[in-house]
Amino acid sequence: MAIERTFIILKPDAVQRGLSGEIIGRFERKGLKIVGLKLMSVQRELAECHYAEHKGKPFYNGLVDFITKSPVVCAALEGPYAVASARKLMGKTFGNEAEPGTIRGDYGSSRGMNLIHGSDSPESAKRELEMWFKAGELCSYERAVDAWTSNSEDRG
Ligand code: DAT
Ligand code: MG
Repeated sequence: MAIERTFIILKPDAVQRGLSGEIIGRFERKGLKIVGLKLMSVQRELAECHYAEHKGKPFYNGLVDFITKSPVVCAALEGPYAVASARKLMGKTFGNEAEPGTIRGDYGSSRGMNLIHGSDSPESAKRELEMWFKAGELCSYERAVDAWTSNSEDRG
């Protein structure tokens, strides 16, 4: 099944800099469907759970401090190969290394303040969507344009 859902966080730097709409717009223009969207302040416990794989690394505490410092926008996006597709749009992890044309490459040069999180696999996406959204917060719906953004080959 190649119609996937992925989880995106517009980090505090993206929200503070007024880039939320611009970044969400890039995913919409790619053809991905917004199935969940909310602005929220992140509790430390949630941040620690989200970044559990990085616990013990030198940048871990700074990362948790950063994402809990100011509100974030969380989004669930759906579409063909959504996980890998969103990662491509984001670009490499560090702004100074990300290619122009990608979100991280176009809007920043920082390594820590890199604007956006995106799930790195369908398994991570499932785990993260369950962690960040309550069941009733995600919407399943059809759009007329879906017939023009994916076909039966994509749907597997
Ligand atoms: P990604 O966000 O591209 O999936 P990751 O999962 O390896 O990258 O790391 C999570 C976040 O941690 C990343 O967005 C920025 C921060 N980070 C990773 N490595 C870092 C480092 N060496 N120094 C500072 N921040 C780092
Ligand atoms: Mg990651």
